[in-house]
Amino acid sequence: MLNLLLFGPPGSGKGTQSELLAEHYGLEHISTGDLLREEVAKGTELSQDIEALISVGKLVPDHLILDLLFKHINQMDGKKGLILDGFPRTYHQAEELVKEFNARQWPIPLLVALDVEEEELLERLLERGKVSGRSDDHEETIRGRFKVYHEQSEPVIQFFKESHSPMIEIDGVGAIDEVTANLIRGIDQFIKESNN
Ligand code: B4P
Repeated sequence: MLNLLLFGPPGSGKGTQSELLAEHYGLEHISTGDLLREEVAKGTELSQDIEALISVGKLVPDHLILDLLFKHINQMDGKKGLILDGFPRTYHQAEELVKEFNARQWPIPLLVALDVEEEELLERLLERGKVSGRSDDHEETIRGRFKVYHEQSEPVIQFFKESHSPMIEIDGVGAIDEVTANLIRGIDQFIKESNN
Protein backbone atom coordinates (compact mmCIF):
# COMPACT_ATOMS: atom_id res chain seq x y z
CA MET A 1 0.00 0.00 0.00
CA LEU A 2 1.54 3.30 -1.11
CA ASN A 3 0.58 6.39 0.90
CA LEU A 4 1.82 9.86 0.00
CA LEU A 5 1.62 13.32 1.59
CA LEU A 6 2.05 16.25 -0.77
CA PHE A 7 3.61 19.04 1.26
CA GLY A 8 4.75 22.55 0.37
CA PRO A 9 3.94 26.25 0.65
CA PRO A 10 0.70 27.70 -0.77
CA GLY A 11 0.75 27.55 -4.56
CA SER A 12 3.60 25.04 -4.75
CA GLY A 13 1.40 22.74 -6.83
CA LYS A 14 0.12 20.33 -4.18
CA GLY A 15 -3.37 20.22 -5.68
CA THR A 16 -2.18 20.20 -9.29
CA GLN A 17 0.39 17.42 -8.80
CA SER A 18 -1.70 15.31 -6.40
CA GLU A 19 -4.34 14.79 -9.06
CA LEU A 20 -1.73 13.67 -11.58
CA LEU A 21 0.03 11.38 -9.10
CA ALA A 22 -3.27 9.87 -7.93
CA GLU A 23 -3.97 8.86 -11.50
CA HIS A 24 -0.44 7.58 -12.13
CA TYR A 25 -0.26 5.39 -8.98
CA GLY A 26 -4.01 4.59 -8.70
CA LEU A 27 -4.39 6.37 -5.35
CA GLU A 28 -7.34 7.99 -3.62
CA HIS A 29 -6.77 11.78 -3.60
CA ILE A 30 -7.90 13.78 -0.58
CA SER A 31 -7.35 17.54 -0.41
CA THR A 32 -8.06 19.00 3.03
CA GLY A 33 -8.49 22.42 1.37
CA ASP A 34 -11.25 20.92 -0.82
CA LEU A 35 -12.86 19.19 2.18
CA LEU A 36 -13.01 22.57 3.93
CA ARG A 37 -14.36 24.40 0.86
CA GLU A 38 -17.08 21.70 0.55
CA GLU A 39 -17.95 22.23 4.21
CA VAL A 40 -18.18 26.02 3.62
CA ALA A 41 -20.51 25.45 0.65
CA LYS A 42 -22.98 23.64 2.96
CA GLY A 43 -23.70 26.98 4.65
CA THR A 44 -23.86 25.62 8.23
CA GLU A 45 -22.81 27.55 11.34
CA LEU A 46 -19.45 25.79 11.19
CA SER A 47 -19.08 26.93 7.57
CA GLN A 48 -18.98 30.56 8.65
CA ASP A 49 -16.19 29.89 11.15
CA ILE A 50 -14.16 27.98 8.55
CA GLU A 51 -14.62 30.64 5.85
CA ALA A 52 -13.64 33.39 8.30
CA LEU A 53 -10.30 31.64 8.89
CA ILE A 54 -9.57 30.58 5.28
CA SER A 55 -10.35 34.04 3.88
CA VAL A 56 -7.66 35.62 6.07
CA GLY A 57 -5.16 32.84 5.34
CA LYS A 58 -5.25 31.19 8.78
CA LEU A 59 -5.34 27.45 9.39
CA VAL A 60 -8.50 25.93 10.82
CA PRO A 61 -8.09 24.33 14.29
CA ASP A 62 -6.34 20.94 14.33
CA HIS A 63 -9.24 19.09 16.00
CA LEU A 64 -11.63 20.24 13.27
CA ILE A 65 -9.47 19.13 10.33
CA LEU A 66 -8.51 15.84 12.02
CA ASP A 67 -12.16 15.05 12.61
CA LEU A 68 -13.18 15.95 9.05
CA LEU A 69 -10.30 14.03 7.46
CA PHE A 70 -10.60 10.78 9.42
CA LYS A 71 -14.41 10.75 9.00
CA HIS A 72 -13.77 11.01 5.26
CA ILE A 73 -11.12 8.26 5.31
CA ASN A 74 -13.48 5.96 7.27
CA GLN A 75 -16.05 6.24 4.48
CA MET A 76 -13.60 5.05 1.83
CA ASP A 77 -13.20 1.44 0.76
CA GLY A 78 -9.61 1.43 2.08
CA LYS A 79 -8.17 -0.76 -0.66
CA LYS A 80 -6.35 1.94 -2.55
CA GLY A 81 -3.42 3.86 -1.12
CA LEU A 82 -3.95 7.52 -0.29
CA ILE A 83 -2.49 10.78 -1.43
CA LEU A 84 -3.16 13.53 1.10
CA ASP A 85 -2.83 17.04 -0.30
CA GLY A 86 -2.40 19.87 2.20
CA PHE A 87 -2.19 17.61 5.26
CA PRO A 88 -0.43 17.60 7.71
CA ARG A 89 -0.02 21.35 8.06
CA THR A 90 1.05 21.51 11.72
CA TYR A 91 3.39 19.51 13.98
CA HIS A 92 0.36 18.23 15.93
CA GLN A 93 -1.42 17.10 12.73
CA ALA A 94 1.73 15.14 11.79
CA GLU A 95 1.85 13.46 15.22
CA GLU A 96 -1.83 12.52 15.02
CA LEU A 97 -1.45 11.22 11.47
CA VAL A 98 1.35 8.85 12.47
CA LYS A 99 -0.63 7.66 15.54
CA GLU A 100 -3.71 7.03 13.42
CA PHE A 101 -1.82 5.18 10.67
CA ASN A 102 0.01 3.04 13.24
CA ALA A 103 -3.31 2.15 14.88
CA ARG A 104 -4.66 1.03 11.49
CA GLN A 105 -1.41 -0.86 10.77
CA TRP A 106 -0.96 1.17 7.59
CA PRO A 107 2.51 2.11 6.36
CA ILE A 108 3.63 5.61 7.39
CA PRO A 109 3.16 7.82 4.32
CA LEU A 110 6.07 9.27 2.39
CA LEU A 111 6.25 13.06 2.84
CA VAL A 112 6.90 14.62 -0.56
CA ALA A 113 7.98 18.24 -0.09
CA LEU A 114 7.71 20.57 -3.09
CA ASP A 115 10.31 23.32 -3.16
CA VAL A 116 9.38 26.62 -4.90
CA GLU A 117 10.59 30.18 -4.25
CA GLU A 118 8.19 32.71 -2.77
CA GLU A 119 8.16 35.18 -5.70
CA GLU A 120 7.12 32.37 -8.08
CA LEU A 121 4.44 31.23 -5.61
CA LEU A 122 3.01 34.74 -5.38
CA GLU A 123 2.86 35.03 -9.15
CA ARG A 124 1.06 31.66 -9.50
CA LEU A 125 -1.50 32.44 -6.81
CA LEU A 126 -2.26 35.94 -8.14
CA GLU A 127 -2.76 34.34 -11.55
CA ARG A 128 -5.07 31.69 -10.07
CA GLY A 129 -6.95 34.44 -8.18
CA LYS A 130 -8.06 35.97 -11.49
CA VAL A 131 -10.23 32.91 -12.20
CA SER A 132 -10.59 30.88 -8.97
CA GLY A 133 -12.96 33.16 -7.09
CA ARG A 134 -11.16 31.95 -3.93
CA SER A 135 -11.38 34.42 -1.07
CA ASP A 136 -7.73 33.71 -0.10
CA ASP A 137 -6.09 34.32 -3.51
CA HIS A 138 -5.21 38.02 -3.20
CA GLU A 139 -1.87 39.56 -2.27
CA GLU A 140 -2.39 40.49 1.37
CA THR A 141 -3.84 37.10 2.27
CA ILE A 142 -1.25 35.23 0.19
CA ARG A 143 1.58 36.95 2.14
CA GLY A 144 -0.21 36.00 5.37
CA ARG A 145 -0.43 32.38 4.19
CA PHE A 146 3.34 32.34 3.56
CA LYS A 147 3.89 33.53 7.15
CA VAL A 148 1.55 30.84 8.49
CA TYR A 149 3.41 28.27 6.40
CA HIS A 150 6.82 29.23 7.86
CA GLU A 151 5.57 29.41 11.44
CA GLN A 152 3.12 26.51 11.62
CA SER A 153 3.70 24.16 8.67
CA GLU A 154 7.49 24.00 8.30
CA PRO A 155 7.74 22.26 11.72
CA VAL A 156 6.12 19.24 9.99
CA ILE A 157 9.51 18.65 8.32
CA GLN A 158 11.13 18.76 11.75
CA PHE A 159 8.68 16.12 12.97
CA PHE A 160 9.48 13.82 10.05
CA LYS A 161 13.23 14.21 10.70
CA GLU A 162 12.92 13.62 14.46
CA SER A 163 10.70 10.56 14.04
CA HIS A 164 12.85 9.17 11.19
CA SER A 165 9.75 9.05 8.98
CA PRO A 166 10.25 8.85 5.21
CA MET A 167 10.65 12.14 3.34
CA ILE A 168 11.91 13.40 -0.02
CA GLU A 169 12.30 16.93 -1.36
CA ILE A 170 11.49 17.69 -5.00
CA ASP A 171 12.17 20.78 -7.10
CA GLY A 172 8.70 22.18 -7.87
CA VAL A 173 9.82 24.74 -10.48
CA GLY A 174 9.31 24.11 -14.19
CA ALA A 175 6.45 23.11 -16.47
CA ILE A 176 3.74 21.05 -14.74
CA ASP A 177 4.70 17.85 -16.62
CA GLU A 178 8.38 18.34 -15.76
CA VAL A 179 7.54 18.62 -12.06
CA THR A 180 5.35 15.48 -12.34
CA ALA A 181 8.27 13.62 -13.92
CA ASN A 182 10.59 14.77 -11.07
CA LEU A 183 8.04 13.58 -8.52
CA ILE A 184 7.57 10.17 -10.15
CA ARG A 185 11.34 9.69 -10.32
CA GLY A 186 11.73 10.49 -6.60
CA ILE A 187 8.76 8.36 -5.50
CA ASP A 188 9.79 5.37 -7.66
CA GLN A 189 13.28 5.55 -6.15
CA PHE A 190 11.74 5.49 -2.66
CA ILE A 191 9.57 2.47 -3.58
CA LYS A 192 12.60 0.64 -4.98
CA GLU A 193 14.68 1.32 -1.86
CA SER A 194 11.84 0.24 0.47
CA ASN A 195 11.52 -3.06 -1.38
CA ASN A 196 15.22 -3.88 -0.99
P1 B4P B 1 -5.18 24.49 -0.12
O1 B4P B 1 -6.45 24.21 -0.81
O2 B4P B 1 -4.34 23.32 0.27
O3 B4P B 1 -4.43 25.52 -1.08
P2 B4P B 1 -3.00 25.97 -1.53
O4 B4P B 1 -1.97 25.66 -0.51
O5 B4P B 1 -3.19 27.39 -1.93
O6 B4P B 1 -2.76 25.31 -2.93
P3 B4P B 1 -1.79 24.30 -3.68
O7 B4P B 1 -0.40 24.23 -3.20
O8 B4P B 1 -2.58 23.03 -3.73
O9 B4P B 1 -1.68 24.99 -5.11
P4 B4P B 1 -2.14 24.53 -6.55
O10 B4P B 1 -1.69 23.18 -6.94
O11 B4P B 1 -3.60 24.80 -6.66
O12 B4P B 1 -5.47 25.31 1.26
C1 B4P B 1 -6.34 26.42 1.34
C2 B4P B 1 -6.62 26.81 2.80
O13 B4P B 1 -7.38 25.75 3.48
C3 B4P B 1 -5.41 27.01 3.73
O14 B4P B 1 -4.83 28.30 3.62
C4 B4P B 1 -6.03 26.77 5.14
O15 B4P B 1 -6.75 27.89 5.58
C5 B4P B 1 -7.03 25.65 4.88
N1 B4P B 1 -6.45 24.29 5.14
C6 B4P B 1 -6.22 23.33 4.20
N2 B4P B 1 -5.67 22.23 4.76
C7 B4P B 1 -5.57 22.49 6.11
C8 B4P B 1 -5.09 21.75 7.23
N3 B4P B 1 -4.56 20.51 7.10
N4 B4P B 1 -5.12 22.31 8.46
C9 B4P B 1 -5.63 23.53 8.63
N5 B4P B 1 -6.12 24.31 7.61
C10 B4P B 1 -6.09 23.79 6.36
O16 B4P B 1 -1.34 25.57 -7.44
C11 B4P B 1 -1.56 26.97 -7.38
C12 B4P B 1 -1.58 27.58 -8.76
O17 B4P B 1 -0.33 27.39 -9.41
C13 B4P B 1 -2.63 26.96 -9.68
O18 B4P B 1 -3.27 27.99 -10.39
C14 B4P B 1 -1.81 26.07 -10.63
O19 B4P B 1 -2.38 25.99 -11.92
C15 B4P B 1 -0.48 26.80 -10.70
N6 B4P B 1 0.65 25.89 -10.89
C16 B4P B 1 0.81 24.68 -10.29
N7 B4P B 1 1.98 24.12 -10.69
C17 B4P B 1 2.57 25.02 -11.54
C18 B4P B 1 3.80 25.03 -12.29
N8 B4P B 1 4.68 24.00 -12.25
N9 B4P B 1 4.09 26.14 -13.03
C19 B4P B 1 3.24 27.17 -13.07
N10 B4P B 1 2.05 27.21 -12.42
C20 B4P B 1 1.72 26.15 -11.65
